[in-house]
Amino acid sequence: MAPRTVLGTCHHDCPDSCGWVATVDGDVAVKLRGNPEHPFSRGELCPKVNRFLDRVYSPERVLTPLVRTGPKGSGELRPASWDEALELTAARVHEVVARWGGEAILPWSSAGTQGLIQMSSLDRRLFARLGATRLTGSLCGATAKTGTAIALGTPLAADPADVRHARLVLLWGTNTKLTNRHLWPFVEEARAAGAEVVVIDPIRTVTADAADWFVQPLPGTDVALMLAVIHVLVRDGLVDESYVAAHTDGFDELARRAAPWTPARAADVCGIDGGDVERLARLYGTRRPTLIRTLIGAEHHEHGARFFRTLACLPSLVGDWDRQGGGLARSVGSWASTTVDDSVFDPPEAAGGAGRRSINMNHLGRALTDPDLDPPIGALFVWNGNPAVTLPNAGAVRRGLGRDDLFCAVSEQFLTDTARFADVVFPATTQLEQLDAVVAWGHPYLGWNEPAIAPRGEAVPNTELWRRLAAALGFTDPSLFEPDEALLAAALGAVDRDELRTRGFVRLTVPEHLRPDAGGRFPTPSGRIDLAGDLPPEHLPAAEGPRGDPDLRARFPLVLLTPKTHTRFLNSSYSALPGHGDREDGPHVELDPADAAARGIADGDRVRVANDRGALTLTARVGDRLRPGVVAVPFGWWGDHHGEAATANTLTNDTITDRGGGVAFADTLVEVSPLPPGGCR
Ligand SMILES: Nc1nc2c(c(=O)[nH]1)N[C@H]1C(S)=C(S)[C@@H](COP(=O)(O)OP(=O)(O)OC[C@H]3O[C@@H](n4cnc5c(=O)[nH]c(N)nc54)[C@H](O)[C@@H]3O)O[C@H]1N2
Ligand SMILES: Nc1nc2c(c(=O)[nH]1)N[C@H]1C(S)=C(S)[C@@H](COP(=O)(O)OP(=O)(O)OC[C@H]3O[C@@H](n4cnc5c(=O)[nH]c(N)nc54)[C@H](O)[C@@H]3O)O[C@H]1N2
Ligand code: SF4
Ligand SMILES: [Mo]
Repeated sequence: MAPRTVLGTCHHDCPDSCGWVATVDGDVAVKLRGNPEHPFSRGELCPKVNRFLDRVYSPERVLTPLVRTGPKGSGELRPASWDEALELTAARVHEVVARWGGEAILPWSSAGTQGLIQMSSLDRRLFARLGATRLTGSLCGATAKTGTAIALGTPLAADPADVRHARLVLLWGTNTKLTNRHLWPFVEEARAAGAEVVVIDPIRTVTADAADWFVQPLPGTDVALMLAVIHVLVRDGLVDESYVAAHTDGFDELARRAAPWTPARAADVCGIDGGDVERLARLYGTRRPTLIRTLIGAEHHEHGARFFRTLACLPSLVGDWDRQGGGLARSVGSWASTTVDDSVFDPPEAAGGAGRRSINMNHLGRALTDPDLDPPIGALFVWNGNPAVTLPNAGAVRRGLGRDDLFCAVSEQFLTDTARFADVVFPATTQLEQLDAVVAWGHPYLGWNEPAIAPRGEAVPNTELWRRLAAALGFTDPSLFEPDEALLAAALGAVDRDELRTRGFVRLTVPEHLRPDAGGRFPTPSGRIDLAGDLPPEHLPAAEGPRGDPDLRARFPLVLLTPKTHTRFLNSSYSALPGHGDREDGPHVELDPADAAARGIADGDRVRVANDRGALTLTARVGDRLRPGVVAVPFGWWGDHHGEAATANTLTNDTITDRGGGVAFADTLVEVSPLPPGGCR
């Protein structure tokens, strides 16, 4: 039989949600390429997913259930049958429920797959049926969403691809060329038409290197910069007064707040040149349309929502929401609600949570180790995530996972750091082996994913795991056993599923020009943008920031950033896979030459990076991408391949953000000290 092609969509937690074409020979996938018809990814994948078949066919895949034989965290597990693994799990769950009640069960999941049904569907019904603790908060996106909505009344904003119509592009706290690579050609299109591209980031990233102008403020100081931009707009008569009068509330209050923020004062707080603040403000005040593009990095601060809340005011002062190519573009995930209804997966009794306890997902470590938590967490289920590596204050997560009295089940494709702590590991299929539809957060297209090959080994999609577990627990409610096709049909409502299947994608039912208002009316109570009410634009230093708590700064004078850095990793995925982690510069800490010299550290030295949460032993890289006072450790390395010392999150701050239940990874203070040559401590 001749090889056939199957259309799919990348499931990764990445804004691009690329369309793909798998070539299958017999029952083996032999080639995976970008779908050239896809309007956003336009035939290209990325250095991670170009080698996705290595992941699918990796000898390290977990292909049968595993049951723990060694100590917690040792990764010593033996293959087991599905029956044994399910019976063991059901017995432990019944025990926990009998002793402490359903709330002693905690489900923890992230966006390892963004597929509509494999990310979250039947699990909602199953864990509600068990009366389990609800997981709230967010590792990614909710702070940005909530902050934006305070100003605009909605998280909906501009289409990132409209950047091609912009005359000025501000990439503000996003590393487009690395994290959102398929948007870059649209940026280049704008540039070819004369647009200027400015990057505002505390790190001179690969995107900053490609920009026309790079502004490098200290982390967490952007609101001061925004207030100074507003100050200049007001001072120089660059505010669009008729737009402001018609569409905003609170302008006088905002102007009053911005009045003290002269460019000189902001320059001092941000650690940049006063002339640069003037220049940025004049550019913004005079180039129409300007598209401000931001994503997630800037939300990972104590005052993260305030960043987005204030940023959303800027286009409102210059009337840019009316112009295609103007405004603010962030995640477009919220536009999916026009077309897709994932509330069909909710159990009726869970509407509003039905009184069940909730725990913020970022506080997994705290919850597992809190001696006063009543009831304690007796059983933990983890899927679609690797919290031992990706959560802040990861040492606490590991201590919690190491509890002997905790029952932990993990559904995984690989034996991650988290899975190594599990009592039972269930083998999970990859996107090539499962059916789904994919909602994107970087473009307004819904993707289809037809399974290209049969599940490898005994792996199953998450939905099938929940069905099997429901049966093992003795439940019979039909809603717990709904098949995948039916789940998708319910959530996709009016979507033409034939077209979706045949083309691999459809555009959401959204207008050509995405904007937060409808005919000038914003979905706030007054119908106007709220410039200064709730969470008013105000620069507040983080306790663990460059001008934070003086005692803490005396002990830990350097701000640590831990952004995505690797072209071959997706968060912590791939870091342990041949052809990926081994082709990146290994775990290291980057320092500015001044900070290195002050500590007697040279490039290549082994150093200790430490704070009260933990310590890492890393190789120093002395370079010119950072500014004095700021250091960076790339995020994503697994501990099992590089020692626990490789996990950047051992050091990071787990303070919850001002709004949205996110977390302040990027407000972390550390000290870096040299180690004697050959020394390990
Ligand atoms: N190759 C690759 N691509 C990815 C990922 C990956 O791991 N690898 N991860 C995916 C995921 S889950 C996400 S959420 C997106 C994230 O996409 P982005 O938000 O673009 O990426 P981040 O690295 O989280 O942060 C972007 C930038 O914010 C900067 N930043 C931090 N604090 C501040 C601040 O106070 N002010 C300003 N102005 N900037 C600040 C960081 O220095 C960083 O360069 O990327 C996705 N794409
Ligand atoms: N220091 C620091 N920490 C961060 C960040 C940062 O910038 N700096 N970024 C944060 C952000 S924005 C995010 S989104 C999080 C990401 O954190 P996580 O969501 O934990 O991301 P990954 O480490 O990629 O883990 C995803 C896991 O899901 C598994 N998986 C994939 N598909 C499936 C499936 O279909 N079924 C099952 N059962 N499993 C599957 C993969 O094998 C992988 O191990 O990390 C956060 N942590
Ligand atoms: S990880 Fe992102 S860029 Fe790479 S193929 Fe998937 S969606 Fe596209
Ligand atoms: Mo993310």
